[in-house]
Order: sequence, then C-alpha cells, then structure tokens
Amino acid sequence: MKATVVIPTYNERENITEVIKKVLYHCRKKKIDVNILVVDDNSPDNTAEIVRNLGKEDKRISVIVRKEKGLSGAIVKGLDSAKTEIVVNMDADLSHPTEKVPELIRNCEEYDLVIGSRYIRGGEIKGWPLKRILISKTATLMAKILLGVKENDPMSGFFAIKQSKFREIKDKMKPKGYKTLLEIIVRGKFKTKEIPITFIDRQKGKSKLSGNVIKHYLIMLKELMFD
Ligand SMILES: Nc1nc2c(ncn2[C@@H]2O[C@H](COP(=O)(O)OP(=O)(O)OP(=O)(O)O)[C@@H](O)[C@H]2O)c(=O)[nH]1
Ligand SMILES: [Mg+2]
Repeated sequence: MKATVVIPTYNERENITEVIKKVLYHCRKKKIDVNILVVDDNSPDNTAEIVRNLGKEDKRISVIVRKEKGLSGAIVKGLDSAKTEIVVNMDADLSHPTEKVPELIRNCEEYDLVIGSRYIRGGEIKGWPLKRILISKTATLMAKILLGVKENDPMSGFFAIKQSKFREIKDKMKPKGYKTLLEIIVRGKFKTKEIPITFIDRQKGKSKLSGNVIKHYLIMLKELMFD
C-alpha cells in the first residue's frame, strides 16, 4: 500500500522534522509505504533546507520550493506532483494527529476523499478559545446552508484524496483560493468519508492567519455560490 503525505509549509522550522518523523513512524507500523512531499513557499527560516537534508538520508522525503506564496496553491501543487494515487494533505504544525494518517490512507482505497473531521462524534478541538471555535463553526454552517455541503468539517486541513479524482477538478481550483478542501468538495462531489480527529492548537511557531480571514472567506463563499 503506497501513498504520499503532502505538507505545505511556511516558516515551520520548529515543527517540520518532528511531523515528518511521526508520519513515517505511524505508517511503518501499519505497513504503509509512504513518501513525504513538503511544499515550501521559500520560507526565510530555511524550512526547505532542513527537509532537503532529511531527504539526503531518506529518499522518501522530498521538498518542492515555490516562488509564489499562498496555502491553496501549495496544496494544489503538492496533490498534483505526488507520484502515488493516494495523497494526504496535512499541516506541519502538529495540529493534526499523525497517528490517523494510516486510517485516512486505508479508507481512501474505497472512498475518493477522506476527511479528518473535528466536527463529528469522537472529534474535538483542544486549545482554541471559544471565539475561534464559534467562528469556525459559523463558517461551516454557512457552507452547509449556502453551498449545500453535506460534510461536517469541510474546512479541515487534514484529508486524503485520490489523485486521479483531484485531477478532474484541478484546473477549476482558484490559485488564490482560501479553503482548499471546501473548494474540492464543492467542485468535485466525490464519494466522501469523515473520520473523527482531535485537533490540537499549534504549540510551536507562529500563526500564518491574517486579520482578513473572515473577509476572504465570505468572498470565497460568494464565488463558489455563483460559479
Ligand atoms: N506553502 C505554504 N504553506 C503555508 C502557507 N501558509 C500557511 N502554510 C502552511 O499551512 C499549514 C497551515 O497553516 P497554519 O499557520 O497552521 O494555519 P492555521 O492552522 O489556520 O493557524 P495556526 O493557529 O497558526 O495553526 C502549516 O503547515 C503552514 O506552514 C503558505 O502561504 N504557503
Ligand atoms: Mg495550524
């Protein structure tokens, strides 16, 4: 069983080695042959250099460095560049449980899209202030009502997808897109499964969230509604 784990990064020097080691460990335990593909947007903190050095010792680890900046573009690049049919996307900051990677991959044999979900029974968020949880839940509810999304956590950054399915919609993805999974769900209408995860707030490194997230989200909702 083969898969690629894409990890988009911007200034994740403090997290990247640990997240890679943990993913490799859990996949080995479950007998999954996994490659790690980091997509770094030329981070000034040398994240890419760290990954390149890891890759010298372990051929499963590689890095793409982009000149552009933007999370969605980086994810699209990673999903498209992987050399396996099953591709996982996850954050570098250890917010997503690395031990769930094998379960996402296994389920992706049957389903086109498998979401690591905070908002189904058994899922939870640790460390977010109430305000942030409420904003996230409101955004999710709006996607359900306005876009007819059935999934409970369409804003998750942790999911597995079949590359062949992703490629069907790749050209429609907005390069400046904001919530990549939501865009994939709306454009793809794939056979989807959600698996509960515990999301833990970032412990190391700085948040990349800009002050304009809510505004950007509303613009994106409008675009997807009238697309
Ligand atoms: N390549 C690339 N990666 C990015 C960019 N922005 C964020 N990332 C990465 O995308 C993942 C999610 O970003 P985070 O900053 O953790 O976003 P968040 O989880 O909403 O916010 P935090 O509370 O800071 O954790 C992390 O692995 C980041 O390093 C970007 O512009 N380009
Ligand atoms: Mg994060």
